[in-house]
Amino acid sequence: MALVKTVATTPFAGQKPGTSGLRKKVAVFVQPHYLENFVQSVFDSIGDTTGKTLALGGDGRYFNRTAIQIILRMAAAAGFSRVMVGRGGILSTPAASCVIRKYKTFGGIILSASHNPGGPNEDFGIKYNIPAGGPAPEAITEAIYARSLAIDSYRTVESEDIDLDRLGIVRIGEMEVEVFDPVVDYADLMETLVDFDAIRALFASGFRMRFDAMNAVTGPYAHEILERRLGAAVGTVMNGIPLEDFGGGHPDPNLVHAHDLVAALAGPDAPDFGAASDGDGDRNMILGRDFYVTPSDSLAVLAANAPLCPGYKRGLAGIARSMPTSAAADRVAAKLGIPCFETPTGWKFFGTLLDSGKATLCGEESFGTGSDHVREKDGLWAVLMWLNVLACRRESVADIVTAHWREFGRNVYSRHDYEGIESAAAEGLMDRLRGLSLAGTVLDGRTVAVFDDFAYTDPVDGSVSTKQGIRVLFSDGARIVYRLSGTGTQGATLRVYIERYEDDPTRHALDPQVALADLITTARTLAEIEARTGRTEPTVIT
Ligand code: VG1
Ligand code: CO
Repeated sequence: MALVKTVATTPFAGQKPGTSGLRKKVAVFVQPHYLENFVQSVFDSIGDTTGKTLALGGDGRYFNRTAIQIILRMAAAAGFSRVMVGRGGILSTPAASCVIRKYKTFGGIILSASHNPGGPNEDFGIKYNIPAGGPAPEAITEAIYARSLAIDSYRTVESEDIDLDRLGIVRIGEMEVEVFDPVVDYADLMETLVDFDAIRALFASGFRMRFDAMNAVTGPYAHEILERRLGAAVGTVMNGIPLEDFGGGHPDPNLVHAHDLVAALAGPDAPDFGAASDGDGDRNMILGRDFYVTPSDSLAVLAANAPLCPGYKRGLAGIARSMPTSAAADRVAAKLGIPCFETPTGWKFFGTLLDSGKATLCGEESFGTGSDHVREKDGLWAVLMWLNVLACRRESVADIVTAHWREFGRNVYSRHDYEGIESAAAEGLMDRLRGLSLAGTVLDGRTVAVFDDFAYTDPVDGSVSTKQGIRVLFSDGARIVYRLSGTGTQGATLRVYIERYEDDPTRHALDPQVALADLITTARTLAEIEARTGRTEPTVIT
């Protein structure tokens, strides 16, 4: 029996989980006791941990391995009887959710700062997922935060580091640590949802794709599933080896950061299909040859075509999307006669809808799509769903999306991010907006029908979340939404979401920046963006 040590500590300010866990610079996490305080606060907030099993893994970024060893010792001291760790300490976020559900663990700890850069000078992150497999709901994250403000000691054991690269079972005191291959369970789950035979036949017919793993966690999963199980050409997966600093890039699958993939998909000789995923494998970007699918449209297209995929052939119970996500999915839901739920930003808000069977597919405009197969968004799953649809329809990505717009109309959409602005300026901008009273006024020719700060009452458990984004809803269906990011680690990021419905097919091909130009001007003027932040243009447009 390893000796349990109690270590005296004092609270750190600011251990408050954001949109998806606690994210800070590595320099913050490596301070003595910082990680330990947070982990102990988690263990103290989730009930009796004695004799339970924990899933543990991360996106492989710098400090991942060290953090895993620290958490293993603390789990032993907390009385867990078993911890399941992905080989090398690596688990994609959706694979962690899969493992928690499949082996019915007492939740899991996921180490990730997702799409944020990694390395000694960059970001690290940690979150707890509940036994259902999803991110802890706000009631738990608030309890963790409250505990972190009162903590005066944590418990650990004396023991050597374990070898994270050797599969099998070792012990820390009485606790078993099982190092397992994280790819197999996940790939097996995918085989139950999408038609691997149909996709194999698609690749055999000469269909070509590129998958950009962005030097992040999905490389090994993509190699196994796309190249080995589905027969895609060797070399389909690019940047497929996980690196601690993601090769120095932002592992964020959008047109700016996945530029190599975007370049590879341009021109007449380009592959038929392109996709990328983020640092922890829960995001996806979908591209056709010379064609970009916005995440909001991707959700709508997958919802409309889901019955082509074996796991969804009985249809969908409902669709859920985060509030800033475009209403394209709502139109599909209306046509199918199923409900569409509008939740605050962050996957944790989909959990109750998925658990209760009210929603089958979920999505966010931030390159997140998923279903009730796990309780996280799932990048490779979305790619496989698209491949299944392409295999059945044998049309190009561009043709599928433009046909979708002809049928449903197009929700022309764009998100403008102003990254790294001064926190005080960002708060001031939001506070001023909140103080306005705009309902009934006319802005640049459009009448404001609703002006509010989005609040959400969970239809399953009744919990209420307020201040989830300022909405300007116009009477013609157009809208502007303002939010501050809850995942950044430096200054503040202002996100402005702009949307307008277009039912005229002759205007569907217009560049969204052109089609939305007047609303974009309204959005900038209304929020006094230039005067308050000094920025004339956003940092990233998606
Ligand atoms: C962003 C996105 C949000 C997403 C979150 C986590 O949050 O906007 O939709 O759920 O990242 O994604 P924010 O608060 O910065 O806007 V990731 O792939 O962590 O895991
Ligand atoms: Co992510």
